[in-house]
Amino acid sequence: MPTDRFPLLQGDNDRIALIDGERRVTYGALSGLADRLATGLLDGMEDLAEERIAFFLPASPDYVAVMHGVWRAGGIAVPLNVGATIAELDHYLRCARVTRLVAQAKHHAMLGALCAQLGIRLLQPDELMADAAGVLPDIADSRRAMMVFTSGTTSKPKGVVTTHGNIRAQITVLLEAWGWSDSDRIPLFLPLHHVHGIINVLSCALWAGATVHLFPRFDAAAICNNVAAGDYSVFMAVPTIYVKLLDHLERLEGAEAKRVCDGFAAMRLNVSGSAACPVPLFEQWQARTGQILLERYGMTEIGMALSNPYLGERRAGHVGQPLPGVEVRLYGEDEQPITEAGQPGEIRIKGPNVFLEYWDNAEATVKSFRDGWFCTGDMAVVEEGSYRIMGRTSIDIIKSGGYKLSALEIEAALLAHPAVAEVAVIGVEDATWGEKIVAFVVPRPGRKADAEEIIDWSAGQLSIYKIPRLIHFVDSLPRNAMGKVTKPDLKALLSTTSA
Ligand code: MLC
Ligand code: AMP
Repeated sequence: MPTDRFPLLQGDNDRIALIDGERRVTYGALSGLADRLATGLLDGMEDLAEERIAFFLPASPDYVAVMHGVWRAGGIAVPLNVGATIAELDHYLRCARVTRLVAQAKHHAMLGALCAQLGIRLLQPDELMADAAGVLPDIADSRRAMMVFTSGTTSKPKGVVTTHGNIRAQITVLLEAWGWSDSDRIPLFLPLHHVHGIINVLSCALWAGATVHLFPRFDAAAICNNVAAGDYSVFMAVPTIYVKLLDHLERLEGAEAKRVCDGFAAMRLNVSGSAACPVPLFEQWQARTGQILLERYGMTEIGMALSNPYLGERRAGHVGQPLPGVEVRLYGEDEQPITEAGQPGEIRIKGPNVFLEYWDNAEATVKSFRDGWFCTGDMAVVEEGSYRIMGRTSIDIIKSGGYKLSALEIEAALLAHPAVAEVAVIGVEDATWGEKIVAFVVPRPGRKADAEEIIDWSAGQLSIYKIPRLIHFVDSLPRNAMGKVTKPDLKALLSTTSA
């Protein structure tokens, strides 16, 4: 029997919800922490009325208690990237108009000056924990619940706002489609500022009453040890992680590698998503572990939309069919729905899973919908009843390690370097990362430009996964008659120079 009036945490009181190192947290304890945190956040108020509460917390019981505490108190939860630079955090906190930021004591020194400058109260989870749970508000499904920052075709990341109803729809569709139950055990090593980690792993597991094993980051050796011990029933990751796991298996001694492969083979489900899973990777994973990866397609704005079947044929290189309740259509360049099989078009989505708005950006929200359909910017084709993703409509969007990146954001950061006069950034195919970031730089006259120095410098501006891996110095950038950089020419240039 569920013990909680909040369906988001549905395990029996004494079941283990979270494993964090040596610590085990039951559903009863977790729900109690969330209630006390909500009470502390309210501090006598009836309802947070969609106040934006940001949190800069690693995967931990504190993260979950704060997230659920904010939801229960009627706030908007703004989970932040714990690897973000101060410049990135400045944008997130300003854009969301955050009023309180929750972080562990060890991060207060790093965050203090920024919070003081922005007039934000910096707090620790413990400080917010009331001694006992108080009365909490009733929250309608239509209320805003979460804001996740996502990169797009604009320079700065936008805040994607989902309601309680959106989150409920995104979770429940997966519980049914992928057969979640309270006997599931899943490792969580994905970042907790994106929907793959937040919705597909953490929230689905907690709604199902399952157990989540928290890792501070992806660590192939530690995760494989537990896999070999038979600790997990479900595994979810981005393609880069499956590549890294195969590399790790290659380095293990035979008997140990077999134990890990047997551990994967014994699971009921291995899922890949957030970026295209190349067919050779799908085949290598099956050959090594016996697991047929279930590939699915999703996006911050919509949760998951397309999925190969849990029961039934999972086709390599394909993302399957629309999930129940999610309407999917392909649209041609003439803005008409594609009716003929085999014709490519842009994926557009309708359904209760689709987000409410980009925060404080009505213009971008309006632009991203046509006739009520959300335009994903991804191209696909239907082949024998299964969708295949063909790429994106914008060359300025890069997927690297499962992260969606904006070339424009990286260019804007690099332009601040004193030796950079002009810059263009592209994603280049890469076997491990999906795409690798490459920057073409026109140096400022009279300034000494050094690739390594620019890369090191950008680490102070951008999260590790947004840093260019390669810098090419050029005399000028190829441009069309309108003066716009022709990025396909840069890709071509790279393939001729590296051939
Ligand atoms: C890091 N490195 C990179 C890189 N990121 N190199 C090239 N390209 C990148 N993108 C380098 C670092 O500089 C470092 O180099 C080394 O790799 C290790 O860095 P790390 O940060 O420790 O890497 P690692 O932990 O192994 O990270 C890899 C990863 C991570 C795959 C675990 O990228 C990750 O968690 N990705 C998941 C992102 C995600 O959840 N996306 C979902 C978005 S939601 P050196 O030289 O110092 O060793 C979404 C919707 C949906 O997409 O459908 O799900
Ligand atoms: P994000 O904005 O980080 O949520 O990333 C969403 C994007 O990831 C989508 O718009 C797609 O471009 C990409 N994506 C997600 N899943 C897949 C997949 N299975 N195959 C190809 N691309 C994917």
